[in-house]
Amino acid sequence: MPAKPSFDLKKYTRNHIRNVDSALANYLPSARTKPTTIHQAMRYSLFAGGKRVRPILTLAAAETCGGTSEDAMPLACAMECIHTYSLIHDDLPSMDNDDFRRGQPTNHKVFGDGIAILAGDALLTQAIEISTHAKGEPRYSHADLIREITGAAGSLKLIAGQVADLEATGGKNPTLSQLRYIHKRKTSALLVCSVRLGGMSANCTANQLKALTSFGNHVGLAFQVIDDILDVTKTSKQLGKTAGKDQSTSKATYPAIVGLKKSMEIADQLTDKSFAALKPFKGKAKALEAMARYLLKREN
Ligand code: GRG
Repeated sequence: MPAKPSFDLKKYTRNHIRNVDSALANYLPSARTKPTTIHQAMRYSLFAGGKRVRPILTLAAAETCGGTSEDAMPLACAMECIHTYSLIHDDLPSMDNDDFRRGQPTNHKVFGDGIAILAGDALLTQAIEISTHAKGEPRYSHADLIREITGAAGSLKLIAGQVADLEATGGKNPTLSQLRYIHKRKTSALLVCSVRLGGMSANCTANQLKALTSFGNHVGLAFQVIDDILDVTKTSKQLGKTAGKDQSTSKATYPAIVGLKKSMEIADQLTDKSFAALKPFKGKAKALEAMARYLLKREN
C-alpha cells in the first residue's frame, strides 16, 4: 500500500457531506408537504447520519476526471437515495429484521412497516427524478445515466445480491465464490455505479471509465469484507446498528468462511488493487485513494 499522502480527507468529506446534505434537502419534498407522513419517513432515514460514502465517491470520481462536483451532484444524491431505500427495506421484519440503523431506530420501528416500504419505494423513485437534473454530456446521454443507475439497482445487481443473501442465510454454508457473488451485487454494484456516474458526469474517456470500474469493483468488495469484520469486532454502539447480527442469523460472511485474519488480508489486498486501478490518473485521484484507505480502516 502506498505511503499516506498529504490529503486532508476529513476536510474534504466534511465539505462534500455538507453540500450533499443541502442538495438532498432541496431535492426532496419538504416534511410539511402532504402526505406529510411519507415525506417525514423519507427524510428520517436520509438524514439519520449515514457516512455518505457513495455520493462522495461520485463527486471524487468526477473531480478525478476533470469535472466538477456541481455537475456530479444530482447523480451523487440519486445514489444516496437508492442506498437509503435499500437500507430501509433490508431492515424490515420480512428481510433482516433490524431495530437500529445509523444509530437510530429503524424506519419501520418509527413509522410502521407500511410507511417504511413506501418510504423506500419513494426514495428509489425520487432517485430517478433527481438524476434527470444531471446534464447529459457529449459521451453520455441521459438515457445512459438512467441505464447505469437502473442496472445497478435492478434485479441483476442489487436485488440479485439481496435475493442470494436471503437464500443463503440460516446456516446454508455457502462457498467463497457464492459469497463473492452476493457481495459483488449487494454491495459493490452501487459503489461501482457511484464512481462510474462521477466519471460520466465529467464526460470521461472509455479508458477512464474502465479504470474507475476496476477501482469500484475492488473497493466495493473490500468494503463488504470490512463490513463483515466490523460486525464481529465492534459493538452496536460503535456501529450504529446491531452488532453480531451476521453470526446470530448464521449469515454467510468472510470471517465465517475464512476467519478474521485472512479476511483482513483479503481486504488489504483488494484495497491495494483499487490503488493500482487508479494508476492511469497519474496522481490526480488523491481523493479516491484517500477514500479507499479510509474505507479499509473505518470503524463503523
Ligand atoms: C433491500 C434491495 C434491497 C437491498 C438491500 C443494503 C442492503 C441490500 C443490505 C444491508 C446490509 C448490508 C450489509 C448491505 C451491504 C452494503 C452495506 C455495507 C451497507 C451499509 O453501508 P454504509 O456503511 O452505511 O455506507 P451508511 O449508513 O453509513 O450509509
